[in-house]
Amino acid sequence: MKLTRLLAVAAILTTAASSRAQMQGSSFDTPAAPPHPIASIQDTETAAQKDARMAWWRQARFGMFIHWGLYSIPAGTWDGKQVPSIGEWIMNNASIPVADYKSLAAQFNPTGFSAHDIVALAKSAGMKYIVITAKHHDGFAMFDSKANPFNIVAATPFHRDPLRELADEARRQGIKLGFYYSQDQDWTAPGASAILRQNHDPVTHHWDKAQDGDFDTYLRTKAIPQIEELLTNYGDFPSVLWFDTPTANMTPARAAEIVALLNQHPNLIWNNRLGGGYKGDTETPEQYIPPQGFPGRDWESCMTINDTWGFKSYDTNFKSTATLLRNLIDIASKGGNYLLNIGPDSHGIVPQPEVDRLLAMGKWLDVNGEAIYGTGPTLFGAEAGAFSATEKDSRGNPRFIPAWDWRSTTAPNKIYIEIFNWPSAAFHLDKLPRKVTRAYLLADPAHTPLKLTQSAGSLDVQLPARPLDPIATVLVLETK
Ligand code: FHN
Repeated sequence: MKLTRLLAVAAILTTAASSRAQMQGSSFDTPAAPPHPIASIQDTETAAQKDARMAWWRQARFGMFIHWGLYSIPAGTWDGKQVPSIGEWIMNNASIPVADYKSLAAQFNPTGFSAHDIVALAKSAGMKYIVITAKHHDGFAMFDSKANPFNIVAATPFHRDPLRELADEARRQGIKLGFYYSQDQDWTAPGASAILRQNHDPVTHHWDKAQDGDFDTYLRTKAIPQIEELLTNYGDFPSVLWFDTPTANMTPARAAEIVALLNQHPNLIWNNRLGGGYKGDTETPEQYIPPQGFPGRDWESCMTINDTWGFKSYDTNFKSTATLLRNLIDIASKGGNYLLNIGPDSHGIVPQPEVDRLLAMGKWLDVNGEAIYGTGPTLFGAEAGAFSATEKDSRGNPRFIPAWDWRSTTAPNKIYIEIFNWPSAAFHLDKLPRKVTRAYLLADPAHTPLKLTQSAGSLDVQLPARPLDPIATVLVLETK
């Protein structure tokens, strides 16, 4: 297609894209932006092509996020003082000079890292994909980069490429692998953005002269070449490219330079945090579950297990397995994916409390995974909770008050009810849109039929006196 025609098509397509991009999401969602100069795959593919591209991801429902980098060495403490907030932001939060931070690389020798064990952990947890920080905001590449020497192979005594090892293992063990890349913020590269303590503004909050420079030079000499390396050096991976914290520096024209690369990888899935008005494939609510999901959009809630993404030695505020499983079920019932983070330490070891919780989740999924993977959202909705008539959230909108009795997911001929709060009498449903032919508990190996009473759209199912699982017992309703 001639360039002028391509630009005209792009302009038309991006008007629609910009309005869709205004949907609610995390604070880093792409805002409406002027038309962008290059159409992305989302703008040009057919609905059937998109369905095919997203198929594995929609089936997956549960993924592992890994935040791992040099920040795992200070692990939340600098100059003998605990630095508040998330561990991977320590350089910014403690205003650590570039040279001091870079010198951490000489100490980074995570010989406890085992790609085999991490992939096996993800598999045992029932996770279907992994997304690891290839480069976070500190600018340190956790991969073999010829584009920039501040990387794990060239600058550390470790000299190994964990992304390559993970890619090999992921392929061997049959799981998808994606890369997180901080395309805009880079606190050790001259000219790149640095957001003031997660305020999102200003974008040139520099605390060291070594950070001053030209954004385009950063983009063209580091970010774009490294993105190209990530896209071409790992065979059929990455399955996902996960961008983060776009600022005003990521103009439509600059983002388009990255999109030109992404367009060469027609199976790639990328999120809504590139910037420049590009909506990407996925909404990415962070640390929350949207009350009603994102109807019409693929979405993924990313969350921490404790209160940090990158390892902090003293953050022991781990969520319970019950909370994590409820989150997974809640998200699935609203049609989304759960990207749950782990933060390996400076030896490459995953903290045991994280391992324990993931394994427990996997045990539940071994029995009940049918009610999660590839399922559709609830046919009901009110079971998730309701907006308060009086209370407001931090944005001034009515506060959503979740209810935690049960959730529901669906398959073409099944309704799954994940029960958290076991009813003392029968389980009752009103306004059931399908006729139920049989009911049983998924954790009952015999699938013993339960007694049903149905009349005028309402249903009562007689349950045993006690749940089969202390966290969530799945009732299966076979339907016509
Ligand atoms: O600033 C980052 C943060 O460190 C972390 O990587 C999360 C994960 O989604 N994203 C950014 C904040 O939105």
